Amino acid sequence: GYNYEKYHNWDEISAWQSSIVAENPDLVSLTRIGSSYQGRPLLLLTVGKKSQTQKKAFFMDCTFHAREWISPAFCQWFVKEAVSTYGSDATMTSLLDGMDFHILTVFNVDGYAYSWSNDRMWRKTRSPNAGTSCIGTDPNRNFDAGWCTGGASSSPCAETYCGTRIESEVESSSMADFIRSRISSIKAYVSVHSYSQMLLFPYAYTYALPPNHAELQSLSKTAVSALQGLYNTRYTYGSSATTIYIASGGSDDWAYDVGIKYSFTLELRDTGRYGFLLPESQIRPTCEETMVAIKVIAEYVLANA
Ligand code: 0X9
Ligand code: ZN
Ligand code: ZN
Repeated sequence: GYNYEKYHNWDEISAWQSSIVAENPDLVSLTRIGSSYQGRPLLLLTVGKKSQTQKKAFFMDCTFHAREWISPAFCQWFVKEAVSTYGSDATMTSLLDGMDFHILTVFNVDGYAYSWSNDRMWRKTRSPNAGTSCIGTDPNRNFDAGWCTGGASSSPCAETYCGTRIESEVESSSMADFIRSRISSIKAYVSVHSYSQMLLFPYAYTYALPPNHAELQSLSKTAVSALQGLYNTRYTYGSSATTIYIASGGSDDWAYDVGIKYSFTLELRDTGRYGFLLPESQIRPTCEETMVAIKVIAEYVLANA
């Protein structure tokens, strides 16, 4: 079977997505929400029990930033755990009965392929920029949330380049179009990054706090303490601006501002010993503890959104 404790390249992940659908047709479906700049498909797995009535939905993306390899490993782990524990784990069963999980395992598919073939530390997309040989835009500076103000660069050579305009990257506009088209059902948004062991929520583009700040703070506290219960991994949590840094154009802030009141960014292991080069031996513990946090958030959203 598929080895979830190894990192996989895009071709392997792409084949895995088809297999998991073929093996679980009653629980999983595959939608192509667009194509990357270089023409690779942007593939969304939807996991949930089919229902006659309109279900709530939970949107989770992985691999905004190419070098954050633990991120797609987690999206794959989540889908594997969902299909393999539905019907036996009471929490997962009620989650999948009540909600659809839209999982975008590799958002930045061109960057991810490039991080395997050419540059392990690549971050941005792979679209060219006029007037320079510098390639790529930071997709997490490319959304309509204080776009290209603080913590983003208008220089195409910068790692935090915001792009020529809001949603200049086709990966950004494809994801945003999908979310806009399902906005009445999507109640939660989680973007999975690494590293630094943080659970972040809006805002990053301003120090202002959103209306349900206290609720996000208390839900985050519950989620990180449940996560810590497994292997004693310590997470910090709070609004992005006060917990990590000011940054504009993030997808989490955009999702919040279009009405998804439970919007988070997870920064997975570690805190810098290995950083982006997290050893494969840590895939299992990282994914198991992250599952705990996601299930806490999803249960809360299912009950309260
Ligand atoms: O800066 C980012 O995009 C994220 N950190 S990373 O090291 N993975 O690049 C943090 C994102 C937090 N949310 C926003 N900045 N909106
Ligand atoms: Zn990132
Ligand atoms: Zn497990």
